[in-house]
This record gives sequence, structure tokens and C-alpha cells, in this order.
Amino acid sequence: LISQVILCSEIKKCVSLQINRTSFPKGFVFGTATSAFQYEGAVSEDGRGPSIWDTFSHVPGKIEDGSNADVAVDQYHRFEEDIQLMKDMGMDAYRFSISWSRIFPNGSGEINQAGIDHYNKLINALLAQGIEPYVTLYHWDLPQALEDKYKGWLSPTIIKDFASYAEICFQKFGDRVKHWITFNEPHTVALLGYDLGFDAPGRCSIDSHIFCKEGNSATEPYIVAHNILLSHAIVADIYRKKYKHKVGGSIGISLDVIWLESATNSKEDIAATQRGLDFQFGWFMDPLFFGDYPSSMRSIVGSRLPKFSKHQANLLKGSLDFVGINHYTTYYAMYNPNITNILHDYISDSHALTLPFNLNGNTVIGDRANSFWLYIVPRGMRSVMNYIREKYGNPLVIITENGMDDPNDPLIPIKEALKDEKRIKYHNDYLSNLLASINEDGCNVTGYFVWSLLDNWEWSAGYTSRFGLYFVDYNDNLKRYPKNSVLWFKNFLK
Ligand code: PSG
Repeated sequence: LISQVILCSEIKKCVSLQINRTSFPKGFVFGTATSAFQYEGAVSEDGRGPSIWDTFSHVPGKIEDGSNADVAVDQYHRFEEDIQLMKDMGMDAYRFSISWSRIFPNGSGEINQAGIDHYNKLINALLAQGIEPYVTLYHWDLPQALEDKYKGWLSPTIIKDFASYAEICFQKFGDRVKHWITFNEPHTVALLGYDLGFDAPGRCSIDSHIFCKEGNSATEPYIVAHNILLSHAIVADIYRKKYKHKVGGSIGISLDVIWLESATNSKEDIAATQRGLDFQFGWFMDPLFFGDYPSSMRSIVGSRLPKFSKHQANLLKGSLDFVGINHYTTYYAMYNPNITNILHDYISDSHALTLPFNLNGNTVIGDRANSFWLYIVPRGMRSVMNYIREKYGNPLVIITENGMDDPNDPLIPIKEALKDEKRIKYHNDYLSNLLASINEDGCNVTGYFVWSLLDNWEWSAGYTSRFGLYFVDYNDNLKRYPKNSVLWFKNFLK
């Protein structure tokens, strides 16, 4: 059932067998996803203030290829052209994020009208082409001013500043934007920003402060996640009370899930698999659906795990109209009794080792994409959907990201780089599994967004990674070229 053969050896013959738009329920939404910092560029234009990613990307050694996103793929100036590219494919929707420091250059206080004007233009241009905007409020680019003022997400002070920012967005754009995502991947923010220090603001303690000057990998990930959850709950409450009814809108959050399969049938590995899911996904899902962290986290993390008051728990419970899922890959999970004692950090707290291969190294879970973490395991999509259905009462789910990357290899001619048969197969197979979860298992999924529209600036991997359906020529004025996957989607969506 699941995997189908794709014929795409020549552009003209690019067809998907069996599945296309009409296989999905009526009204199912297809779109592409992006984020402000990875796309916009124009970092000092029209009064934008710096974000923590501007600062971090300019620290030598933090970005793989030494690049920064000062120009990125210049979508700030080219959004009309890019909207045409979406239109050409037949996409229904576009997920993008708003840069907080364009609206509030200092994070709070005075509004920058030029920032408002920019997003008005973008939203109006999308709607003029019949493309529905899905807007992320926070995709990692915190105003640097708030990091300087009170250490950003580490301080509960941020909750009111985030709420003011969100409310301005609802006021200015909420008449036309009907789909809101408060946060992108709080798990990744906590893990990479505050445990491992690979992402902004680059805080950690796992290496005795060789790599990160400051941080505490055993406590800060939990504090940051807590403040993000509370910020989400308050903003969702504001939206639902004051804005939602005017346009019949909806609000959710995007969570990243690496699906986990137990490496063996041993009791220890099976239990570790569940703890791995609790620490990654339940960390956010349980508060949002049940009002508290998973009990496995409560018992292991103890006093390092912040507590919710009754009022906060009630505000959190049910504080979303849909769950956004960013899903790319699946790993094996196994019991690891020792790691906590070595690292003293959030990931070792779970006593679960999660890897794309088993411990003997003789079984790899799937084919690798370019990113070291991205292994292709289409069945994981169906498993994640069913886990959500069973554990959380079949809530409405939107796949807010799914995709794979190829390397940015200057030796590969553009003509060759456009032949992305591997990406076509990836989307066909993940979509087939998504479809099976809907049609055969009864999962409540209503949309799918490809990461990403264009090749773009992939955080600490810089420009070494190409996730786009469209190729971007970084040597020739950022010209965009359709990869074969564009033709595949065009055919799929027509
Ligand atoms: C998502 C999932 C994993 C790692 C990183 C991301 N994982 O499963 O190990 S980040 C996520 C993000 C977007 C990125 C994109 C590709 O929201 O901005 O460009 O995925 O890494």
C-alpha cells in the first residue's frame, strides 16, 4: 500500500502514481513553509532591530560555512515573485513568520510602522493570488534587546512582551490572517539554544563552558520551555476572547517530533522509547492537553522542572485549535542508564538514547538526506499521527513542516541539482503514509506544508543545505529555478 514507484526520469514524464490532491479529504490544504530569518534578508532595512540570530550568526565559528543571513534569499524584496512561484505550483497556502524586531525593534515599546507596512503588503499580495496565509509569531528570532534586558525566554517578564507583540499582530493583520501559530518548535529552541548551545542564544554547560560562555543545560531548557508554554497559553486566550470570532480564525503551535521506535523488544528499551517521547513531545503536548508535564518528567527532573499553578494549568489545557506538527525523521530508542551522570543536561535526563542506527551499528533506520540528523523513514509519519490520535483524543492536526535537504555542492551543475528524484519520493512516501493515517486510521489531519518553498539559510548549517522545492543560485543574484519536485507537486495539485 504505502510505497509507490515514481516515474520522474524526465521532466515531461514526472507523474505520481495513485496519489494526488483528490485522494485527500475535501478542503485539505497544501502549502509551503518558510521563516522570516531564513528568508527575508534586509536585516537593517526599514527600522528592523537586531535579533538573537543576527548576533549569533556573526559570532565566528557558530555557522558551518561562516555565512550569515544578512541577505538570505532576499524575500523581503522578492515576495511578489515568490508568491508567483507558489501560484505556479497550485499551492493553497503559505506559512511564513513575522520578525518580532521588525514590529518592535526593541522588543517592546514603540511600534515600527514600516514593519507593519511590510507584512500588510505581503499578506495582501498572497490574498490577491488566492493563497491563504498561515502566520507563525515566533520562529526563533527574538529581539536582541529582550535578550540584553532580561535574558529573553529565561525570564517570565517575556510573557507580557510576547503577548503585546502578538496582540499587535492580531490587531493589524487579524482581519485577513485566519491561521496563527504562536511558536515554532519550542523543543528545538530549548534543546539547541539552551542545552547544546548550537543555536541562538547559544547557552549551555555540557562542555564546562568551552563552547558556551554561559548557561546551565540541566535547568535552563526547562525554564525556557515553561515560559514559552505560558506565553502560548496567554496569547491563545487573548486571540480566542478578542479576535477569533471576528473572522472564524484558529490558533495553534508547531511542535517537532522525531518518531521513536524501540531498538529491541526488551522491556528497558520499550520503556526508554516512551520516556524519549515524553521528554521530546509530551513535554509540550501534555501541558497543552492535560495541564501538566508527563509524570515521567516530574519524577526524573524533580525540582528542576517548574510547576504550573491551578490557574496556569487551566489556561494551558485545551489552549489550541490545532496541533502543528513538524515531522522529518524517525530514530531507534534504547535504554541508557549512564548518560545522565556524565552530561548533567536535559537530554540525558530521559535515560533514553535515540539514534538513527542501533548500538551495534549494523542496522540503519533509513536512507540519509543531507542533514546529519535527517533519515528517511516514511512510516514514521503514520505512527506519529496515530500516537496523537490515541493519546490526545484525535485533535485537529496540520503538518506544518515536512521535507528533506540535498547538499549545496558547488561542483554539481544546476541542471543536475534540479533533478531531485529523492525529494519526490520522500514527499510521495510521507504523503502516502499521511493519507493512510487519515483514510484508514481516522486521524484528523487537515493540511500539509512542505519545508521549504526555496533553498534558504539553514540556521547553524548556513547555506550548506538545500531544502527547497525551488533551487536558489547563490552565485547569480539568487535566481530561483524549479526542481523536478515543483513539477511533481504541480501535477499532484492540479
Ligand atoms: C526540525 C527537526 C529536527 C531538527 C531540526 C528541525 N530533527 O528532527 O532533528 S528545525 C525545523 C525548523 C526550520 C528548519 C527545518 C529544517 O522549523 O526552520 O529550517 O526544520 O531543519
